[in-house]
This record gives sequence, C-alpha cells and structure tokens, in this order.
Amino acid sequence: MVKEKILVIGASGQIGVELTLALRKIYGNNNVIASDLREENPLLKGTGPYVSMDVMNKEMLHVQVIRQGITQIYLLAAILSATGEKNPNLAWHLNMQGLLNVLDIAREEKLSKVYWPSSIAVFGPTSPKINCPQQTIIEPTTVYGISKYAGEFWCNYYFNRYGVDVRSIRYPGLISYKSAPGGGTTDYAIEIFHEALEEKKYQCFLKEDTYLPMMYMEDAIKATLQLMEAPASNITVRTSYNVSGMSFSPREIAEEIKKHIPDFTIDYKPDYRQAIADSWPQSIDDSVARKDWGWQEDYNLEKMTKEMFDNISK
Ligand code: NAD
Ligand code: AKB
Repeated sequence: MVKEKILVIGASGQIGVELTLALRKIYGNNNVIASDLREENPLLKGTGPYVSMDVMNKEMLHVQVIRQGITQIYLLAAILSATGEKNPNLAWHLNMQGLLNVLDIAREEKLSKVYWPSSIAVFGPTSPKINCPQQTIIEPTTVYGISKYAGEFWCNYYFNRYGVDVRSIRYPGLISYKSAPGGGTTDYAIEIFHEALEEKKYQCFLKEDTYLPMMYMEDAIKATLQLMEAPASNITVRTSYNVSGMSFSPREIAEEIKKHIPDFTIDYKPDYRQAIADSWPQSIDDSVARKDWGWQEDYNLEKMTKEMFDNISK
C-alpha cells in the first residue's frame, strides 16, 4: 500500500486548521504538511510540520511536492465572496491560478488525489431557490461564484483528460468556533455567537428573513473525509457535489440563541452582502452525494447552537 503524504494549502484558515488536525489523526502527524501564506495558526503549532508557501508560486510548490514526497493535495487557499467583491481581480487570479497550479503539478507528479472545495456560491439568481439540484441553471453573479464554477469545470477537465483524481464539494456557509472565518457572506452566523456571549446583542448585515444553506464544521470535515475515502468508482460527479446540512435565517438563529441567552437582542443593517446572499439558493438538494458516498449530516440548528456555546464558553 502507498504511504500517503498530504499537503494542505491554506491550512491556517477556517477550514484548514480543522481539516489538517483531522487528517493528522488519520494519517499521522508527520504525514500531513500544513502550509499557508500567513503564519502557522496557533492551534496547529506542535502538531506537525508547517511550511510557509504561496500557492501562486508554482515552482516553489512543485519543489515542495517533490522534496516532501507529497501524494495528495488539499487546496483551501481562496478569496471568499464578500472579500472577492471588494477585489475581483485578486479573487479571480488567486482562485483560478492557484487551482491550475495544483492540478498541473498533480498531473505531472501523478498524485493519488486532490481535494478542492467549491461553494453554493456557484448558484445564481436564476437557479432554483428551494432544494437547488445538483444539475441546474447556474449563472453566478459574484466573482467568487464565477471562479468556483470555472474551477469545477477545470477539475472535471483534468479528471477526464489526464486522469487526475480530483474531488470536490460545494460547501454551504460553514459555522465553527476554532478559527475565524475568512471574509464570506455567511460569516454573520459565526459572529453572532461571539457577540451574543460578549455583548448580548448583534447587528446583522443581512435582513432577518434571508435563508441560506449552512453547515456545522464537524459535518463539513466528515463530508470531506467521506468523499476522499470513497472508492473512485462511486464518484459520479467530477465537477463538485452538492451537500446540505441545514438552512436558517438570521431571525431563526437569533431565536435559537435566545434559548441560551434570553436577553439577547438583534437588529438588522443590510449592506452589500445582502445582494450576494439574495443571489444564492435557500436550500440544497444533495441526493446525489447521499447516493454516491453515503452523505448524512449530524447537526441541525439546535444541536449546532448548543455546541457553539459550549465550546466558545470554554
Ligand atoms: P479562509 O480565508 O479562512 O482560509 C484560506 C487560507 O488560505 C488563509 O489562511 C489564507 O492565508 C490562505 N491563503 C490565501 N492566499 C494564499 C496563497 N496565495 N498561498 C497560500 N495560502 C493562501 O477560507 P476558508 O473558509 O477556510 O475556505 C477554504 C476553502 O473552502 C476555500 O476554497 C473556500 O472558497 C471554500 N469554502 C468555504 C466556505 C466557508 O463557509 N468557510 C464555504 C464554501 C466554500
Ligand atoms: C461565503 O460566504 O463566501 C462562503 C461560501 C458560502 O462560499 N461562506
């Protein structure tokens, strides 16, 4: 059996920290190399190797892959929806070139697998709002969504043309307590917990009835590992899989928070992120992921809220 050696790019980010720790548990600390443009996240310190690296520097990335004997890459470096709208050129450049660099190296070095996340941001205003299917009209209106949709087709292309075993999930908004979110439209659903504990009030940048697909980080890590461990013959989608956890609005999460902090109050001051949220579906049909690799979420709004408060309070 080939001994896997994994490189996580963007390991200091919201998903990267938790995915790196989960992969280290499975493959052994020294077999999972964390890398990022920014400094090593404190939660990763002492848990395994770390290299400082820019995914845009293809030569350096290639050298690292050869030198470290890398067999799999998890590419998490990207600019998310809200930050992307402030700097569209940078978002397009990083999100596209970073992926192409990784796919090229995977092809040349015959890596066993690549993971690259897409997002529900691929969907646009013309996609169905409720139970948005795996295959449907997809006309994204943000630069982030455009880059993710183009990226999905690059993954499909590298699989079909070069046999690169690249796998992908369209994550919903991810909610976690370990590492701060990186500039997305769904970030309100993390900020609200911290503000509720510290200030007992929160001003939300989305309207109260803005429903969006969301997922607790534990579920996102579980889905990622499940997809990556599934036999290649089960993987029928080589663009990116829809996965669903829960859907809620700011009003509903505020109601759930009030069960823990009765005097919590929320008010609403929508900004430019409202238009982004309005362009996305409210809920996702993930029946293909359920059929192909047995996806099943563990967390709903109630269970996640309890976990968030228990963990942030610690
Ligand atoms: P994040 O912003 O928290 O982390 C991204 C990391 O990439 C950061 O640590 C950043 O320093 C690093 N990075 C940026 N530019 C880099 C470069 N040139 N070279 C190396 N590293 C670089 O983002 P995240 O939330 O952890 O998202 C990870 C992936 O998951 C992204 O592709 C994102 O689009 C996708 N995703 C995230 C969510 C979510 O809710 N968090 C939802 C859907 C999809
Ligand atoms: C964002 O809001 O940009 C991300 C995402 C859904 O991709 N959380």
